[in-house]
Order: sequence, then C-alpha cells, then structure tokens
Amino acid sequence: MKTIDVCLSPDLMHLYPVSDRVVVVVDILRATSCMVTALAHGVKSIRPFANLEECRAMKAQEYFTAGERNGEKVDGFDFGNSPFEYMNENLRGQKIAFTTTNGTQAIAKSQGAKQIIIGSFLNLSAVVEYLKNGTDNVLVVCAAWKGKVNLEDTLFAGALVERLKDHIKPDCDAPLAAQRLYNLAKKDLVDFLKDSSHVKRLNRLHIHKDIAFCVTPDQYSIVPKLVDGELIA
Ligand code: 3SL
Repeated sequence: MKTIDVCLSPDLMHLYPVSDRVVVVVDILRATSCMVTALAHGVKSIRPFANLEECRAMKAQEYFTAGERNGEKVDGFDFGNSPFEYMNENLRGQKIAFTTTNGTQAIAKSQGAKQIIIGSFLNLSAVVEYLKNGTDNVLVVCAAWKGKVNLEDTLFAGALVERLKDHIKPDCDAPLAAQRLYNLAKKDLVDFLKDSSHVKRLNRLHIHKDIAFCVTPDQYSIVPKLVDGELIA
C-alpha cells in the first residue's frame, strides 16, 4: 500500500525525502485556497515566488502581481490574498505572479519533489481522488506560520489521511495526529479554529468572511499542478 506522511512545518522539510513523492502543499488561510479559487475561475497560470521583489518584477512581463505579507496586500500589487478577489472575470486567461508569507515559501521548499500539487478544503475531494489514483507515496506539506505549526493546515492534512485511510497508510505519527485532530474538529471547523493564531490575526485585520469560505469543502474540482514553475489547473 502507498504511504502518506505530513510535514507540519516547512522548517521540518529536511526530514522528508521528496524526490519520489507527490507533495501536496497546503496553506488553508489563505494562499492555496486563493490559488485553487483563481485557477477554478479561469486564471491561466500562477507563478509562485518566495521572494517579493522577484514577484514584483513580473509586472514587466505582463503578469498581474498578487499576494501579501503578514496578511496585508503588498503596496503596488494588483491583488491581495482573499479568495473573493479571484472570482473575477477580468482575470480569465491571465497570468498571475504570486507571493505570500508562508504558502509560496512552502512551495519553494518542496522543489525537487516528483510532483507538486495544491490542496485546500475547496478542492478536497478532487485531491483525494487524484492521490487515490496515483502511484506515488504522498507528503502533505503544511505551510504553517513562519515555521510554527498551525491548526488549519494540520486539519486539512488530517482530512486527507481520513479520506484516504482505505487506500494509503500513514507513514508516521504526524499523519495519525492530524487525522485524529480532524475527526475531533470536522463537525464545525470554523468553531474549532476560532481560538487559532491565524484566525485571530485575520480577525484583527478585519478579515472575516475568508475564514468560513476557506474551510468549506468541495467548491471546486480542479487539482492545480506545478509545471515548469507555473501552477496550472
Ligand atoms: O501565509 C500565507 O501564505 C498567507 O496565506 C497568509 S494570509 O492569510 O494572507 O495572512
């Protein structure tokens, strides 16, 4: 049987070999939720950047620039990091250069993986089906917050482990812990997350409606993949 493991923080990536694995990068609040939303609404591709200035420079190459630092839109960028900004007809067929505090850093740290795909609750079932049908072992990489473990990414990892339990077996204790946490939380994810650090941080920035949306399962059926440095649906 294939295996699934969970890297709870990108700072732990050195513990996980990735060259033979499919890596699912997850940043529920809010980077990977935005990426899935944008691509599902017809954005042609998203080029993720760890470095803000490299991202900004893509403006000269006819990319829209998007993302945040510490939850706030970057000065001079076209878009921030709310999924609602990407439900936008004007972005259909366009290319976006994207950088965020943690999500795009997690993608950068996953380079070298056999394959990188993007997960969120918004495309949960599509990711489950994709992994079930694949042949490779799985590593879920949680974007976390500046190296510190967070609840929302761990819950998504747990949802994957739970939904795949008859097909892919946990490799270690992190997937088991995530699965058990998810089973405790799944009745009401918004309520379970209400005291979490990033929910509090977003609330301080008056960002409220993104939270409930980003934990809503199965709004979209795409599985974004990184191909030649660009995420495509
Ligand atoms: O850290 C990230 O990559 C972001 O998703 C964080 S925020 O939700 O935009 O603050």
